[in-house]
Amino acid sequence: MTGQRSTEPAEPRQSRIERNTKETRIVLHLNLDGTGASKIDTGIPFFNHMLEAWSKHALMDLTVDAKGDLDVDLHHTVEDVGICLGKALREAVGDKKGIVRYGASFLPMDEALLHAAVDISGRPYLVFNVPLQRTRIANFDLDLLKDFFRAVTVNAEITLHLNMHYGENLHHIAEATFKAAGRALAEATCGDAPMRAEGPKRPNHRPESPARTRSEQEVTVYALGALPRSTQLEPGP
Ligand SMILES: [Mn+2]
Repeated sequence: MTGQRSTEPAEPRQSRIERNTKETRIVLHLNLDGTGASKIDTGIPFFNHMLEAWSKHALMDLTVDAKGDLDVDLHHTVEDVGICLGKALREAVGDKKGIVRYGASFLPMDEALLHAAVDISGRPYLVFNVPLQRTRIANFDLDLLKDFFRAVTVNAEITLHLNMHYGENLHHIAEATFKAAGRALAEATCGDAPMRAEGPKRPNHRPESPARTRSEQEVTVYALGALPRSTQLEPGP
């Protein structure tokens, strides 16, 4: 199957989250079917840089306007942006019909290698094996990254596994974590039918609308590829 599909829904999957508390005031907009464009202002330059990397590699448009109590510390702002991003993902994904659901990405960045695996499962679970305890970049305490990804995971209701295989440079490790998570989510939120017909690949396919049934998809897959010779029964004597 090649070329433009005519069955894409007219409306992209989008959400807008506004959250105001004593500590933070946040407005976040997410478009799952975007191009990776972002406009991020959290008041924390390093965190802006990470969210821009996530958006670009998730092929999702993201705008964040967060005003937090940075004079206390960065914790409330980072965690609350995570809550809003998780809620936005949950809302934009909707009923999960017609999406791949699973996604994974190995992401190298110079000497660092990170892996992200995601299931849009409805069951929040974070595995975070990225050893960044008690380390800082500029004024950003890297402990906060685990809090951020926990907030995303719980509020998006997804299973997310983030594993560092190796790495030394803290900036590379942190950035590769965001990029890997973004790419895994891009794959997991793709439309299921084109992925099954064409094999895993990057384009940000939207789900079919209306979603085809599983049996119809399987018919298509079989129709596209003949069974290998070895699985065909020879006529008996
Ligand atoms: Mn960087």
